Amino acid sequence: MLHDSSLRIRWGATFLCAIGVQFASCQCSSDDATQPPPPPTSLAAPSILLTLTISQTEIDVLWLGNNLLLDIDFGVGEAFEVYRCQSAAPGSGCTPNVLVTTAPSDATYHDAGLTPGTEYCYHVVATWAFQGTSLRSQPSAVRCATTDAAPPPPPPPPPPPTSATLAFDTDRDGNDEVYVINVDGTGATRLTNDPGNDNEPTWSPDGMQIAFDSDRNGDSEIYVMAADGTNQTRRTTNAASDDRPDWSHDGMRITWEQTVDGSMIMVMNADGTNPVSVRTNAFFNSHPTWSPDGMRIAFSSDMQGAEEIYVMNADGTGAAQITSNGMQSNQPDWSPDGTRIAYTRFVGSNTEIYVMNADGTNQVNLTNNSAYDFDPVWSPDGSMIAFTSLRDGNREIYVMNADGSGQTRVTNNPARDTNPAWKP
Ligand SMILES: [Ca+2]
Ligand SMILES: [Ca+2]
Ligand SMILES: [Ca+2]
Ligand SMILES: [Ca+2]
Repeated sequence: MLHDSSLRIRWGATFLCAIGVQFASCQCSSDDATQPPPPPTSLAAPSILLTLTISQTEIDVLWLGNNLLLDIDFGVGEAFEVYRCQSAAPGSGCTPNVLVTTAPSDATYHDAGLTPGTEYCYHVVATWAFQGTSLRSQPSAVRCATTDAAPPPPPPPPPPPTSATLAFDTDRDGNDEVYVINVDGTGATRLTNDPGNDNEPTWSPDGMQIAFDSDRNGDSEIYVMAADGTNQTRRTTNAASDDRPDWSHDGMRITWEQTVDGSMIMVMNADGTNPVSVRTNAFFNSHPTWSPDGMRIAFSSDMQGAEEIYVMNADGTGAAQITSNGMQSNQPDWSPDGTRIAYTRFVGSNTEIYVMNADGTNQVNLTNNSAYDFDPVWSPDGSMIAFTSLRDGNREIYVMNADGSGQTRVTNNPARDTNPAWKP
């Protein structure tokens, strides 16, 4: 409130003299020409100036007291009570009946924690109390404001397309076999049937063939079969363990991991000719995945201690480390548009699916639970990611939207279901 300080000091000193307080600079006397004013008998209602919508949950209320002379004459001004009500609907108004704050002076009351899209109305009552005199004003005029509406909830994620097909491996028949299944969980069909372990399928880009690894002949080798499981043909012949094939997007080549002491990254023609080691050292180089243009291969390696993701040219030159998480980061899978890489990362006590830009920036966590989540693979259109999770007590295949929403179980079987691969 505005003050006339000279008046206030004068009246204040006079009043204190009147109740017996002596001042060094003045003498109180009964014949002092200046007398205190009589206490007021009524109080003017304050003016409510503005109710202002601040956000979905906040309204500011501004008011002004109308009793300036109280402050001037008595050194104490009025206080204020702010009342609120909630309208049934915006524009319908209401009578404020809930005291939401008391304030010692003209002020702005910041009302928070409100419901979005709701009208609230306010009035303010002035009060004054001094030396046994208590007064209340009539309420101010009522002012209303409506909080901003909440944004509409995001639409629910679309259900996975029922026509999409995943290959995966499972030991539901006693040893690992390659199966296909529709993403809605129907149509599980076994493609391999042998006593060895048949694992880690990858599709040819035309969807006509599946490459996989199998130890049916002793050590693990790369095989190729037709998409219906017929014509199973061995593509590697060596004493090392040959695993985790990934078919190039032009259909011409297959990269895989070959383990003797360390693990090498290998590339061969899809017919098995011309196998070449493109990454050879004593470390564990694993999970090669083609960039869509076939120019580069991402893989994981423990050459710096913990497994991290690396990208190199398809001939093995120019390897660059793109993650530095300090804990196991592996199983990269390159998105169909080439811009992103999904991978598995150890976090705390289990693993989660992450995606990042192909240069390692902008890492985003997609799964977040206490179970192991791993084996991420992009759908052909890049809109979804299939993966394996232990969240239901055993390994099951799941799919989710590429932003992590809509996580949906595909398999439902007490066996170990892993290594999904999306049919092109
Ligand atoms: Ca088998
Ligand atoms: Ca072999
Ligand atoms: Ca997890
Ligand atoms: Ca299972």
